[in-house]
Amino acid sequence: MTVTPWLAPIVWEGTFNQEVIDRIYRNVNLKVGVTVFAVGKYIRFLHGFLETAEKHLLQGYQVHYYIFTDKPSNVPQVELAPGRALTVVQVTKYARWQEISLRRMEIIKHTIQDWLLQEVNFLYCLDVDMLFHHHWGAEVLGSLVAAIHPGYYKVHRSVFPYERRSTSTAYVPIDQGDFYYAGAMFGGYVKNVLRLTEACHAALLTDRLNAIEAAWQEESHLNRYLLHHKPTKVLSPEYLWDDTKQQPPELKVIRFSTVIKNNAKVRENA
Ligand code: UD2
Repeated sequence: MTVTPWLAPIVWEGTFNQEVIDRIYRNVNLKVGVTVFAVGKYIRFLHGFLETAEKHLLQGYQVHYYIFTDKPSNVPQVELAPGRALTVVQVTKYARWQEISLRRMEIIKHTIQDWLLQEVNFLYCLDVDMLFHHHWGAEVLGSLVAAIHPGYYKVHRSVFPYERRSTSTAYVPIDQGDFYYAGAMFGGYVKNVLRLTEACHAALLTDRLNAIEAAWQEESHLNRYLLHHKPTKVLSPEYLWDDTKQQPPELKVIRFSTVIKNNAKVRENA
């Protein structure tokens, strides 16, 4: 598929002309923010993330990394290209890995409200246990952007791991849903990312009051939100792959992929 039923493009190799896109965006002085959480043992992934991002992520554009960590002094030194910047923000390390992951919505929301609305035009929120392998450029820019989860792009929606308990605010009925989107990447205009994080944070709080945690924490809430707020651009699994899977023939290129990790070693309380 190269277009969604609501006519948003699905970005694959061969569906865009990089030269044309760069000609449009390079002249408009864009600032793109990238949020990355590296809390607890996940700090070990930050060096590879940043080093490969400097080779492949929005090359030639002004990118500002916002690194959220409980250990600011352990943030590695990585040489940044001209026009690129990095800010470290100290955050609390929660005891459960699920809590660390889902709290990102709340922290990103506050950070946007406090300063990012003034600092960047676009904001992309990415997982840290990932490496860039290939061009991940301005073709990803859009009003509201999500990526199809690499594990679920070929299966029927009835098997998507949406939250299926109707008592959760992340509930998606069995006969609904367009794609299963990955929690490891969402982005778009900073004001749209603010709306998304506000809605997901409010939903997470309601679930907490009702003593329920959605099946895949903030990823479940993201999927519920995107069911009713359709992305204007969808990234194919080229843009978010998983190293535990072999490269299938339909994937001409892998641009950004999770590193294989030992969950028991890096996650809190795993
Ligand atoms: C899936 C999703 C992830 C998130 C999670 C929710 C994909 C490919 N991955 O990944 O986005 O929705 O499920 O449960 O869609 N983190 C820390 N320290 C920790 C734990 C997490 O910094 O101790 C941060 C870090 O940026 C990490 C992210 O949270 O990349 C997600 O955690 P994960 O990678 O362990 O979650 P995972 O791989 O199950």
